[in-house]
Amino acid sequence: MGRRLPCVHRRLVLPLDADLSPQGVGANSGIPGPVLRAEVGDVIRVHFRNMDEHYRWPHSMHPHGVRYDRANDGAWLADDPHEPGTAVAYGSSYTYTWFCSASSVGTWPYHDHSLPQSIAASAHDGAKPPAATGEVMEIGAELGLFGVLAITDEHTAEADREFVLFLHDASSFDVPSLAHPFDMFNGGAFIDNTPTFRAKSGDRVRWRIASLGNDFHVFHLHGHRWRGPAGWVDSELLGPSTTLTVEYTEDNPGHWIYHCHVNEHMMGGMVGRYLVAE
Ligand SMILES: [Cu+2]
Repeated sequence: MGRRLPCVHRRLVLPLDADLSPQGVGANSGIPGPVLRAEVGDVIRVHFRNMDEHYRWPHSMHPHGVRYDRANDGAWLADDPHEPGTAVAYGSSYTYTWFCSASSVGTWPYHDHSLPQSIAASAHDGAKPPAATGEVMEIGAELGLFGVLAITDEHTAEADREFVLFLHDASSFDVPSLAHPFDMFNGGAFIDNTPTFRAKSGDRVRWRIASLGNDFHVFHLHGHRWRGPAGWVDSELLGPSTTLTVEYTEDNPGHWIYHCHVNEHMMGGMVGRYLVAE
């Protein structure tokens, strides 16, 4: 049922044996992009190369949660269009330097924040009449150019399983090749196209969840509860660029689902499996 976005990244389901150490940078092979792990006091240096051979648009990388100056912000502004690192041309490279301070601990998104583009104006296959003519802000992120920063300190609990989950959407107005809008987890829509996460009883589980796009979502996990800001919860709200770090010790074996509890989003694809062994 699910369809893939025409994007410049390939799909990734974070492997369960992912290296959770600060040095454990994930593979640059999908949606979301590599998990960038660091500790407070670390300097993150990203050597970014634009290999968008499909659209050949400029792209950038803008982080949340870390400290940076304007030259390492990655956000393109119309009144400052030549700021380095905000519109890295196809085939070009740029190095971003970000600092992890005490207030950087947690889960954060990074994403393409370069200049607006129109897929319709860029279309070169002529297969379908364009449905969109306007330029779209952060279209690169809508197409999957985003990922998660995971920043830890000495108080961060150990985890046996860590799941990275991105909630995002793609509009058929912005992406004319889509027959209808999609609501996605990690670049996939509908059960078994979205990630199936696995754990076993006794595992210390951490979900690093982030959201981008135009919608507010409610992350709901069946059969489990965790500590929210005001007490125990089994559903929690997040909107564009906000994140959740969900932690618990697994004690409920079974075949569960996780989904967005906005019904239209679940019907649009935001549902996946969570399988817990004895
Ligand atoms: Cu939703």
